[in-house]
Amino acid sequence: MLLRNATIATMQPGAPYGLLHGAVLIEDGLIKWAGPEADAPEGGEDMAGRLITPALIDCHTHVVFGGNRAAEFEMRLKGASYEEVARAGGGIVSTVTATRAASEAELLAGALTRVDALIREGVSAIEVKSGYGLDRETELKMLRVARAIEGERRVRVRTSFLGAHAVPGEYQGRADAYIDEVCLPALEAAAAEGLVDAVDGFCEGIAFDTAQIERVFQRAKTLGLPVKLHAEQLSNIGGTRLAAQYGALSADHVEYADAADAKALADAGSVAVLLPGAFYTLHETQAPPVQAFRDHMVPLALATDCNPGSSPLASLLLTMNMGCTLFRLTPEEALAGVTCLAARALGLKDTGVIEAGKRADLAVWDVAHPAELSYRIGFNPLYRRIFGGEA
Ligand code: DI6
Ligand code: FE
Repeated sequence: MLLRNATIATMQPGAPYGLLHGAVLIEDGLIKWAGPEADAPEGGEDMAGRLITPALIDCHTHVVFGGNRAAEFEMRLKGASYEEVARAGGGIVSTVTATRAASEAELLAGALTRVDALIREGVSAIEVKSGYGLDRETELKMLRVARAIEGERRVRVRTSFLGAHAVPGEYQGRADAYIDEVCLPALEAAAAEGLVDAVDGFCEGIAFDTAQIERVFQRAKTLGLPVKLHAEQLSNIGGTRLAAQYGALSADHVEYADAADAKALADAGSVAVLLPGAFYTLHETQAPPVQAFRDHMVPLALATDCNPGSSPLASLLLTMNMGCTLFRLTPEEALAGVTCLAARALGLKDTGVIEAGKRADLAVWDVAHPAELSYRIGFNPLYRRIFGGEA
């Protein structure tokens, strides 16, 4: 396959967006060559100046879950507090109840509606977390469903075990016992089944402290699995530095991170994953320290955090717009955040840039310039998605 007469955002270092005008040659599912029109072989398909980018990557999602939280959304808008919602059976507990009750087929069907929305916007790879089971059986069920997505759709899935997401009702006030009796054994079992690509946690006052998360990270290390963390979302309790200490792939949310956290991430080579959908939904006012991340050259990724509570968002294009408008990212940072740097946050070395030898995961857009992808709201200019060299 040869695509010619295109504007190509290679996302390689050098020119902004690694921009060039020319052609991409695809062979055996890989990018064989990308370069200026004059050097291109004969033939091929005229792209009429359309934009080609790496296919998009959503590096933080919770797309597998049961039920939804629309009733809680209504309650909160009528003035109910988070505690009142929880007492009425809402909040994360309601998602855990619905997820435990759902069959694998039901969970898969629900997840596919969200995955399809992402694919329609040119997404080729997604990360999917467990964390709404909070018992061994349901955590494994969620991860099996996440793996099953790859059998149903042409998309790559990377799984994260998020057993340390919340303390379930039956362990209320006994978080340490939950880690010992449920989370760590479930992680062992899931890893033994080959269901885990990375290990995640929620390090927060309302979830788990750094000592508890560290026990999970130690087990991950024993199992040879990389770690990542929901860190500094609502307060600063040291999760980002803990993640850096364990060489995390990424620290995610990080609204309350500071300059020392930024330095720790930079030294560890970890990515900061920004999640503007949760910031927006929770009416958060503390924006992540983007300038400190830039000063320390921390790679910045952007993701939907698609989940039923804090970020019911299944659009990576809207996420890019929110990253720019809410967090003042540049459109170039936003595109890097959903391509090359999202790949890095997932430890995927074979995708996310347009370069000879990488997988031919590409998106062709009906726009002239890459900034247009972040600029519009509620507008999907995808012309064609190419996954592993196939349209
Ligand atoms: N941070 C979040 O914003 C979500 N999980 C997390 O660790 C919230 C998940 C939910 O409310 O269902
Ligand atoms: Fe999340």
